[in-house]
Formats: sequence, C-alpha cells, structure tokens
Amino acid sequence: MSTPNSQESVPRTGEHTRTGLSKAALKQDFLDNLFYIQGRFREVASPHDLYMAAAFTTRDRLLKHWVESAQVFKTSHARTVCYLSAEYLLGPHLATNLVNLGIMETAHEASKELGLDLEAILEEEEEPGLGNGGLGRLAACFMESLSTCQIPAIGYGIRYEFGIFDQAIEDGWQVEKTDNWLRNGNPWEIPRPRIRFAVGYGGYTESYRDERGQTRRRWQPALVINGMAYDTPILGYRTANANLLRLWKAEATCSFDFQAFNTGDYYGAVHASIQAETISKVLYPNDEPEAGKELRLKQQYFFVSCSVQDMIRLHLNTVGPLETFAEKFVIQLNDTHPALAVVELMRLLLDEHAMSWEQAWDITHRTFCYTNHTLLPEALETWSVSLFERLLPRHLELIYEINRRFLDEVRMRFLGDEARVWRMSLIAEGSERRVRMANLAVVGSRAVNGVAKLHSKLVKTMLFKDFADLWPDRFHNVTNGVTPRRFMVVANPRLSKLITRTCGHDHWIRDLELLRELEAHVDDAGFQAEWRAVKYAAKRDLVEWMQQTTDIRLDPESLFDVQAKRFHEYKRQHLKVLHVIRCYQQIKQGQTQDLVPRAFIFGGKAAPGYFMAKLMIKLINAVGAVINNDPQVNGWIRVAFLPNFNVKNSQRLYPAADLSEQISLAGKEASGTGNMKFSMNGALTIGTLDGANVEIREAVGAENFFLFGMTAEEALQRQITGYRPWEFYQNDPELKSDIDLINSGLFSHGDTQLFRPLTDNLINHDPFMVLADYRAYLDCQKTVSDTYKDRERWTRMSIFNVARIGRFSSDRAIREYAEHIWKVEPRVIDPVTEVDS
Ligand code: KOT
Repeated sequence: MSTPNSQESVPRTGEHTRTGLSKAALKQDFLDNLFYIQGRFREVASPHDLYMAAAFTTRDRLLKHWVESAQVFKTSHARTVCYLSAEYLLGPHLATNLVNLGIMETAHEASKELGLDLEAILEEEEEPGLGNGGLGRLAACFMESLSTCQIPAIGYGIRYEFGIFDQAIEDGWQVEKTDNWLRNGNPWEIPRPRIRFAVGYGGYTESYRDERGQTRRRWQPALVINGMAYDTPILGYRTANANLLRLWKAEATCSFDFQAFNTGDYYGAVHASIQAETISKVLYPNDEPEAGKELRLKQQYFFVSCSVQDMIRLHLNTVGPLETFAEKFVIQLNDTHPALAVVELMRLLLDEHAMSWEQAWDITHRTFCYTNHTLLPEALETWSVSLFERLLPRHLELIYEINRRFLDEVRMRFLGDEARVWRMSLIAEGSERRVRMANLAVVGSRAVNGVAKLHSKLVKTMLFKDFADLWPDRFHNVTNGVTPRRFMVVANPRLSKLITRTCGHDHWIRDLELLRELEAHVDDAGFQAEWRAVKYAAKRDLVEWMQQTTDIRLDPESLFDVQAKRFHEYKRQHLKVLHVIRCYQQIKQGQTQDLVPRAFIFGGKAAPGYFMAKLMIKLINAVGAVINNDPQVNGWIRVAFLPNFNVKNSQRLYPAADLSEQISLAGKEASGTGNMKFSMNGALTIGTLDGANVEIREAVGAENFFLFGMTAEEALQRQITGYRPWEFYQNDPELKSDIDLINSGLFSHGDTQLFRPLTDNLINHDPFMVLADYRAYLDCQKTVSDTYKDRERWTRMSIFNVARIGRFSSDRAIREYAEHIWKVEPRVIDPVTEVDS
C-alpha cells in the first residue's frame, strides 16, 4: 500500500492555507471561518460566533500536525501508549492550544487589529468536564505531556453527553445543574462515522466446533450496540507532535428498527435506540464507585471494548499478525475503571482470533499496566458476580479461568496458606460473591504503580501486600505531576512573563527544573517587589470576579487562604472550618494579636449523594453568612465559597492564593495535584505529611512549608490503640467552644439540629481524626500568620516554592512512565517549515 507523501497531503503553509502562523494569516482565516463556518459577518457576530471562528482557526493549525503525526506513527510502526481512562477533565482547549502552537501573542495582536478582545473570546469556551477531579485531570495533563514529550499515544475514553454537573449554591446548599456542554457544538472534535465497533451485552455462552473440529466457546449477546469514535487532537508544547484523544459515543446498531416500526411498534423501535444511547449519556458524579450501578459497569465495558477492538484493528492494518501486539501497544489503566480491558483482550484473542490460552495470556499480561489512585477501602471497585453473569457472561467465565490459574500459582508458592488464597482471589466470597477489580488489574498487569512515594509504599506494604510478596518487582512509584502550560502559562501570564524576563528565556516552560534559576534572584529587593505585585494583581482579578459572581467582597491586602478540591471527609474541610470559627471567636473576644487579615476561600463539589460533604458546604456558607455580615470582624476575616470549581475557575484561583490548604489525614490522599498547582503559582502550603505533600516539602525545603499533624504511621497506631475523639472535645476548651458554637444555632438561625450529624460524627466517631489534629493545625496557623507579617520572608518562601517545584511537571512523570514502565521512546515529528512565522 502506498502512503501519500506528507508534503503533498498536508496543505503547504503560507497565506490562505489555513495553517500559517503569521498575524495576517490568523486574521484572514478567522474572518473566513466566521463567514464560511458560522455564516456571519464580523458586524453581526455573537460572542459565541467569535469563539467558534477562533476555535476553528486554531484547530486548522492543529490538524496539520495531527495528520502528520498519525502518518509518521503509522508508517514507522511506532510503539504506542494507549491510556485508558473513564474520565478526562480537559478544561478549555483554545488557550492551551494557542500557547502550544506558540501563537498566543500573535493571536492577541491579530484580535486587537480586528477590534476584538481575545480574553473575552477565551471566556466564551465551555469546558468539557468529562471527569470528577484529580484522576480525570491527571489524565488530561498526561495527554498534554505525552505530546510534549513526543511519545506516540492514544487516549481512550467516553464522550459523555453530560459531564460533571455545574454547581450552584442556593441558600448555602449545593444544587446540581446539568452540564450540557455540547449544546452549542464542539469545534475541537472530529466525528469518525466510519470508526464504529459493536459491543455486546447479556445473552449466553456456548460451546461449538470450529472448522478444524476443535471445541471452542463463544458468546451470543442478547443486545448489541455501537460505539462511534470522536477524535480530539492534543498538541504538545512547541512540538509538531499531536496525539489523539478518542472518545466513544454509544448508539443503537440500527437507529430505527424497521420491522418493529412496520408492525406498529413505533415506541419499541425508538426505545432501543434511546436505551443504547443512555450508555454514554452521563458521567457518574462520584469520586467513589456506586454499588451495583449496572449502567456504570455497562459504561466501563462499552469504552473498553471499543478501545481494545480499535487497537486490534490498528495493529492488523499496520503491523500485521497479533503475535506482536504487546510490542506495538502498551495499555495504561487509569485506576480499575477500565480493568475489564484485560478480560476483553483475552476474549478477543481467544474467541475471535483463535489463540491458545497461553499465548493470549502472555500477550495480555505483557500489554497492561495499572495505576492505583486510592487506598480508601470504600473506593475499591467490586461488582457482584450475579450482575456480571447477567451482563457479561463470557467475561465471567474468563475471570474464573484467570483466577483458577492464578490461585494455583499462589498455592504452589505459599503451601497451605488458604487464608492468603482467600484474600488474593479475584472473587470475594461472602453473602454475595463479588469480582474484585483491583485484584484483576494487578494480576493482569506487568507493572502496578502508586501516584506518590508514600502512597506507593502503602500500596506495596498494605493494600497489595500479598501481591508484592508474590511479585515484588511488579510494583513501582510514579509521583504525579501537572502541566505547567495550563497551570502556569495560561493561568498566570503575569507570573510567567516575570519568570521569563528574570531568567532571560522561556525554556523553563518545557523544562520546569530550570525554574531553579530563580533562586539567584531570591534576595533581590526589586525582584521581590515585582513578585509581590504579580500576586497582588492576581488577587485583584479574583476579587473582581468573586464580586461579580457571588457578591462577596474580598480585600486583596488580606492573606488569601484557599482550600479548593472535591468535598470529602478525608480531605477535612471541616478542620478548616473549625479554624475559621476559632479566628471569629478570637476577634469577637478582642484577641487579635496572633492574627492577620485573611480571606478564607473554599471551592469544590460534593458528590450529589454524599450527605456529609454537602453538609460541609452548607456549614461553610452558613459560617460565611454570619462572619461576612458582622462589621466587628470584617476588617479581619471574610469567608467566600467559589461556586462551580472546575478547570476554568481553578485557573482564576491558583494564581491568587497565598496559602494552600492540603490538610487531609495522613495516609488518605494518594497524591493530590492541587497541592502542586498552588505551589507552582507561589502559594505556600500548610499541610500534613500525606500524598505528594511529603515530596513537595522535600523539594521546596522544610523551612518553606508549614507542616502539622500526625504521620500516617501515627494515625494508624492511634486507630489501632483506640481513638476517642470525645476526649479531645472534652479536654480542649477552645475546640469544645468551636463545636458548641456550631450547635448553638448561631450559624443556622437558631436551628440547633442542622449541623448535628456533622458535629456528632466528629465527637463520637471522627473517622478522619479531625479532632486529634486540631491543636497542631491551629498552632501551625499561628506560625503562618506570624510569617505573613514579615512580607519579605514570605516572598522569599514563595519564590523558593516556585523555583524548586520543577519536579512536579507532568513531563517528568511521563518520562518516568516512558522509561521505567512503558519502555517507549519519543518519536520526533519534524514540523513542516513555516514560511511566514
Ligand atoms: C475514584 C474512584 C475510584 C478510585 C479512585 C478514584 C479517584 C482517585 N479519583 N480521584 N482520585 C485522585 O487521583 C489523583 C490523581 O492520581 C490523586 O492525586 C488524588 O490523591 C486521588 O484522590
């Protein structure tokens, strides 16, 4: 098969080719797109028309790199990473694509000359919120870094029609609004109607004789639906490498069942199509699996099956026989949500491609790697065997066979240790038998990793100890990272420009360790003043935005103390609230000597069914309503809740933060990535020795980090010896008075019961040991205030945080995966020369 010459297939660059990077080309193409795609003249265009024209103008420039990359990867049979994730929390595309193309400045100038405001155009973009939080955002950072590091990759996932809900606050409570992100069209995706795969559900399995007389098994599903591909190009920073994010949409196999229609069953015919489309309809808005949600299992199997079928198709079309599948592809499982891919690959190799078990297992096992993102027992996925039997009968058979062979190995190695066999089995025995997805992922993968050093240690010594005994070399650590393109260059242009001016180059954007050069300037008073001015300007921007969206007025002179993340008891937003109440009481009692003026800023969504998390949001808003309306304390403190914490809004927050709250109970937060984003933007961290906090503190220096609280080991020890939170409540009068104040009804118009579920839980159970860490936290907050009073010292600490944060770039994380886990090399795409750059 001849391959077209890329120089011929890619339009040549220059004026009017839709790919030129000059100001003139951008202006011309923008107006062309406005006219030919949106059907508008400049004079009558709506803000949305302008955004769409800008997006298409940018997309045209991506496509050149993307088509070129695909061509090169295909012809060179490049080893490819397939990242399987049920979530991608992408955030707006336009700004990062402009930065990565290297045309942000040019686009600003072009807009100005057209009489347009690029900032306003960027604001128009509705972000694809196809994820809940950390795990989904990590997948998005990794996709960008894979392209930046020039590693051939495909991200596979689900094209949810409705992403994570939009959060509104009404009467202090969270209210969920549907996220109709596709309402106005999505200019970044390219539908691929010819890339479709059939996915089966239900039915039965049977034995049959193949043409060689061999007995084989096959699956006869009761229902078959289609998955159709939608592709989004992901460009690397200043590279010509663009990878592919391929998301699947579910459809009925035949959009109309004509037979049913003809027999008069119009409803039945439409019903089938609606049922199929339900599968990719909505993202589950939980950070934890929902027990027994059949649709969720259907979603997982849906995208995993389409993705594995697609890889097999690509392999057969380009490389050839499937024997070399594991050399062509490495599949990374983003937690256990896609773990069924292990079984699906087995099924396809055995049932559809007639391989022997040994060969199929050898290929499968050499292909998969698995990342664990949580130690919380309630977040470890299991599915009931009966649901499996009904939905995926063939897969259950295969799981039993994988398990049988695996447990034989365990028995052989640990003679007579049936307790161990019982613990390691892929099937949990009990009143209801359940499939343990984490065990399946470990058994099916050649590498398993945690996401921060501490977490990986706990994965190896606690969560998967039995597996580490059996296969110690299988376990790794890759500490998370975040992309500095989005979270520095796009989110904080002022800081980025200051850094570039100070270093005399912008290479730090691709090599974040170069931020160290800032250390040479840490004592320079002029630089310090500029540093403070950058932070102040970001705070003023946030103040203005908060005023517009929430009507809360913050003082940019005050310390911006921010906790923004998913609401969860283990993250301990209630510990922060107790601190706020303590400050309030101190001011009311005239004890202000240890304080500095602070704005307490909270942000984050709660899972709609998580009562306690929603009550925490209500409590914050209730405390805020009292404090913000009390003139006696307003010179000192204010409380703000930033509604709808998503990627776009987070970008307003990180640059403006002075203090980053990372106060989870040690041992519970796998890594955290917000901690990195804050620190990258010059916020100092108050935190426990949890997740990546440990490594951030090591990197920035213990003297530039506010540490408090029990270690993971101490917390565990306390749990074992018996934790009695009421003793802390009884023995610490300030703690008691803070909790009692909540129960007094002051924050609830006299209702003394409203927050009882929360306060009773703290006093009597306190599973995340808020009360045990309360005193250490308050003491540490006093140190924070003292330090903030010395502006010069604070500024130095802030500079050190940025200068030493380079390790936490997702580029570093991707390089570690590439070298130690995936064994994949970069593949450089030569850019087609620009004639008019
Ligand atoms: C959700 C459901 C099941 C299993 C895991 C999760 C999960 C974990 N969702 N988000 N996470 C977070 O992942 C981040 C990226 O690794 C971590 O930084 C963070 O600590 C996890 O909580």
